[in-house]
Amino acid sequence: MPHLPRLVPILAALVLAPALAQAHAILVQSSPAAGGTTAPGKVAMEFRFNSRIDRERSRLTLTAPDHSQSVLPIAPEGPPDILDTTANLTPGAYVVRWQVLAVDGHITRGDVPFTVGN
Ligand SMILES: [Cu+2]
Repeated sequence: MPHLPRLVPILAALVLAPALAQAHAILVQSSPAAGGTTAPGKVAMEFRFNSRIDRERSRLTLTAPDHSQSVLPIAPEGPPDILDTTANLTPGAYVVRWQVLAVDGHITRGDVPFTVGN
């Protein structure tokens, strides 16, 4: 590995940056993706944010094709910037509303609409 001494400060900056960030949590990736389609059955869902979040004070609410709403159980363990859940889904149009508390104390929310295909 060439120029290792020069890499060290860069790596240190990358490691320290999240601790210094004072950003609200923004959804950066999800599965299913917003506007995406997934297969029916037991669907594993994952929501990744740009910062650490307080999963105990965060919430995922599923709106089903019949417009009924349910709170999805968030997996208690996992990376600090990811919410994981699963649900048994039949074909139709769904929306997951995420509401998360970031480490800076601010709550943000948003919607991820997706379709379960046949
Ligand atoms: Cu904030």
